[in-house]
Amino acid sequence: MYQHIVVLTGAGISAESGLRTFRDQDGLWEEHHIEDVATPEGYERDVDLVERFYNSRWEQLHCGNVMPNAAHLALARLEAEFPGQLLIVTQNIDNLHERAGSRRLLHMHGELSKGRCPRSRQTFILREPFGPNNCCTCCIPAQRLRPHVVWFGEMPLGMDRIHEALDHCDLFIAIGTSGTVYPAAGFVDSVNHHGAQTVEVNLLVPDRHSQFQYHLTGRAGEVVPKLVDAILAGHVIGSDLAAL
Ligand code: BJW
Repeated sequence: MYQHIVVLTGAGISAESGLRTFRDQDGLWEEHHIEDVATPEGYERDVDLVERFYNSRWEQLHCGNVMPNAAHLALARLEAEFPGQLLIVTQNIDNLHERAGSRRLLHMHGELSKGRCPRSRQTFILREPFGPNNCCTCCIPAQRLRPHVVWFGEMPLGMDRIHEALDHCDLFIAIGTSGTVYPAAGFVDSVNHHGAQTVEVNLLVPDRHSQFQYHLTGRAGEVVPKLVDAILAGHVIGSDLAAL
């Protein structure tokens, strides 16, 4: 039985809930230039454009049709029933893990449902879309809230807690991430160094450079519930994996 599990999730886990990934066909980066909407320089250049990008995603998340899927629910069940330590580190800014019931959760790239004061860094739950009148209540004059997200060149959140968990884990699972964005892409390397098991769940067959020891190819919504069942039944990931 494992004692410390870290799960890293990416956009692929929310794809079956109807949220677009970034780099797949029809992904968000097909319609938007990264440097325009996902850098502090892009925000400085054109605040309105960046706000439209996040407002449309915020509206989609709050319109009522987007629900946690079987993979989110399975991870919440793992947290509820696993007797050891579990931390979910998500690169996603949606709130589907918490809506599924996960509590031991860290949003390393921020949260779509929050805005942040650019001066004090205080965060505020977003009750209306971003715009010139959506301002902080901590400063005089009030500051226009910026998205509480981590753009390229900015420091991801919670890195001390993440490294602490990675250093102690005996199982690391990455679900629905392309492994192209650092520092998250480097987690598998650091975990491999201290001998933990590493498992990747992805729709695509891994390439030969993959650093994961085990691969489960398929939709997260189908694969993750089976993986969770196996962990809770006390199986050690290995040759049994093919039977999932
Ligand atoms: C399914 C599925 C299904 C589909 N079931 N699977 C050169 C070398 C190394 C590093 C760097 C470098 N130059 C710059 C850097 C650092 C840079 C970086 O990594 N750049 C790379 C492009 C090379 N990183 C940073 O800047 C980070 N900060 C940092 O490093 O700080 C330290 C520092 C600070 C200051 C100075 C110097 C150093 C910050 C990165 C911030 C990333 N932000 C974004 C936007 C967040 C807000 C938002 O959502 O809009 O985060 S970019 C975007 O990519 C988003 C995601 O979280 C992130 C990762 O994407 P993800 O989740 O992997 O999605 P996809 O679409 O790529 O993949 C989806 C996968 O799912 C695919 O594999 C599918 O097959 C799969 N899938 N459906 C299972 N149903």
